[in-house]
Amino acid sequence: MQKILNYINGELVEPNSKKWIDNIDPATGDVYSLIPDSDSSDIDSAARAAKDAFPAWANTSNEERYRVLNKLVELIKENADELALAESIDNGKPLKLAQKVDIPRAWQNFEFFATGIMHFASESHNMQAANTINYTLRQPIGVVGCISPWNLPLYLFTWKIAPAIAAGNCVVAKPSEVTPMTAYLLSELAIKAGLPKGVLNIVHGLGHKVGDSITRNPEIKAISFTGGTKTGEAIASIAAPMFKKLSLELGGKNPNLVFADCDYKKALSTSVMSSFANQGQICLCGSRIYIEESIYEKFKEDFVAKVNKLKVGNPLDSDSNLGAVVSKDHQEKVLSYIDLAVEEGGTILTGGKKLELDGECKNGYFIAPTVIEGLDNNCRIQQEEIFGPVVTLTPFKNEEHALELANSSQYGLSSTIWTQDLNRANRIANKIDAGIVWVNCWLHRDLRTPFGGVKNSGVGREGGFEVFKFFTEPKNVCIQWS
Ligand code: TXE
Repeated sequence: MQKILNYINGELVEPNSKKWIDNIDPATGDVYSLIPDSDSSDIDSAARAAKDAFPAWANTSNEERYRVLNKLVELIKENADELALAESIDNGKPLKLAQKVDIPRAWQNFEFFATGIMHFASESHNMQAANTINYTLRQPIGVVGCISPWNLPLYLFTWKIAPAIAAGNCVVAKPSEVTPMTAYLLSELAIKAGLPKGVLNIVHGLGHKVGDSITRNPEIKAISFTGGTKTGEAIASIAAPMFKKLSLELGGKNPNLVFADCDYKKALSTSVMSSFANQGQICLCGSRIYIEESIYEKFKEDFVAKVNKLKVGNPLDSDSNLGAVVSKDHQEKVLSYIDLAVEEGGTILTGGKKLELDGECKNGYFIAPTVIEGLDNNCRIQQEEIFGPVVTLTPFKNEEHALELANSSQYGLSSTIWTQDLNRANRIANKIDAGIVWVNCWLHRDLRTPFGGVKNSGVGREGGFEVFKFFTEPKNVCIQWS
């Protein structure tokens, strides 16, 4: 049975506890590898290694950091097939999705931030009359913590560690214990790339033990976290009194507004994707679909017809549109929400149940893509993040009504607007509670743009120079000359 190892101080090592956690393939329900059951002592070793490595790494030139990180780009590309297969088996997502999205985005993250650090500069402010010049230094923080979730494992793991390292920090990172495999494979590539020991440390294990230890460790001065809002709250409650910098990318319950004047064909097909990609396990999925009442019945009929054509199957089969959800616990959580939807008065238009496949996937965790209508906008199904293949359809009367429905949420991560009226698109984009607004598209990502949400979707922004500002400390130096 393969044992995943921690990566501490440049070495692949077992957890101090010598204890292991079963790693399950969600498409088969089988245990297929073992995960280190690490604890605070492993985090202490990782934080010490990072602290020891920091002075030298902080003093490397941006060009040197570019070169080392770019080697990782090449190694991820060379090993893309192995990484995609590992991601699909670990997460349950279709292999073709891992090949097309997850792994390319992993090397793009390294490429983007390796080149970005060559252009990241800081400002100066000239006090002409006083013969004084101010310049701003942007210095790396030191040892930083990166904690990532299970939905886009390597994609979101590298989205954090690449800018942190490029900016000159040393990292103690924790991938989700639900999907640790590709982070482990990345540590092997980091060794091959010649990343100096201690610059990146990856410690596997349970969130309330290893993640919590990262948050509490006094050597770790900033935490970049992506995951559930509740967990974000727990991290903030510990880190805030320690005055650690915090970047929290949390849950979402994103509205998808479909106006009658939309490009109907594109709105329909993209809405199927934004509803069920990655089994609906993307924080950017548009799980609340609001449709202008004049086209509601037609859209509902066409949407359900398209959803019924989606194939839920073995993630390794090229014709599977949806694979397994990530774990048995998560399958039960999503199914419980579907039961609740019926209790709250919803009508299930399609799906609404777990699927039992035959063959090797007979014990896998599959759920039929589910579409529900007839729910009050304030009910739990419309308010809580389900994070599975479940969407709701709700009609709206007009623009004001659409905005009111969209904004009646504790979340504010992303939103999608389908209309050909650019005045309306800009009016709504201006007023909607969201950090990201897509108009006539979904999930188009320019890595230079600020990424993150408002309200309970988190604090801070990732992406572009925003994340370099997070992973550096600005220092103003003011010099007067005679
Ligand atoms: O997140 P968790 P999970 C949402 C979605 C999902 C929910 C839970 O609603 O159902 O979060 O998903 C570590 N201190 N999103 O289980 O539990 C944990 O080990 C420190 C939205 O992935 O928050 C893992 O590495 N760390 C999100 C990471 O935190 C802790 C994407 C995330 O785990 C910890 C994924 C603790 N006390 C889920 N407890 C998005 N916005 O993209 C756990 N962890």
